[in-house]
Amino acid sequence: MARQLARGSRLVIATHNPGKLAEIADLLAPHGVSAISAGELGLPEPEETAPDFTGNARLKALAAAAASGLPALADDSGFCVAALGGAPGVFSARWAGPTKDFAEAMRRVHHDAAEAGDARAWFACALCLAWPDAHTETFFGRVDGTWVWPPRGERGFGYDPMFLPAGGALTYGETAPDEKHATSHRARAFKQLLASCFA
Ligand code: ITT
Repeated sequence: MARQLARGSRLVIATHNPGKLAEIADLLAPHGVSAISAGELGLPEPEETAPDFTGNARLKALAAAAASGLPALADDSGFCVAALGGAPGVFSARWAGPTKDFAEAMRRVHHDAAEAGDARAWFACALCLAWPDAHTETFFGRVDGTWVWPPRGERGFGYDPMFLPAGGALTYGETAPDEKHATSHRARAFKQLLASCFA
């Protein structure tokens, strides 16, 4: 059985990405934990050296739990394009460069994938909950769809404006937050986390 997070616990949200932080805080809000961000605690950003989402989520959660002495939740996620062999994938943040220019990262996806005739794309999210004694629990969620060009909508963050979930008419950039929180890759991983670790 997975280790439980006690009700009323303080939990560090081990991300420096404000878009993710807002989504994770919304997802946690009904569940009786008090969330503090890595930014508020001044925690450093560990280098993401693992080859996959789960490995990077683990290293970020373990680093934050060790530095804070509190349980910590990390998210490693990305936008994956079939025609690019799953890229940008774990490099999704890095494709936006040091200025975090996602308009440029989206242009690069379009430029590199446009000729392929295969618009399949997906978002993936690994969540890791780590404790200061280095125990971890990890979860994974994915949502499939297609990439579209040009990007549409101002909502969300990152690659949201170029992702159309399967069966939907609106990109994630056009989707209301409550709707994204019900169905996204992050929401899917989060549901498993809740079912396993929240009493
Ligand atoms: P932390 O490591 O501090 O959490 P980060 O932005 O570096 O922040 P990642 O390494 O996990 O996080 O990079 C994930 C990138 O994938 C993120 O910067 C977004 O561009 C993209 N991404 C992940 N989830 C997304 C979502 O729900 N909508 C749009 N883009 C998303």
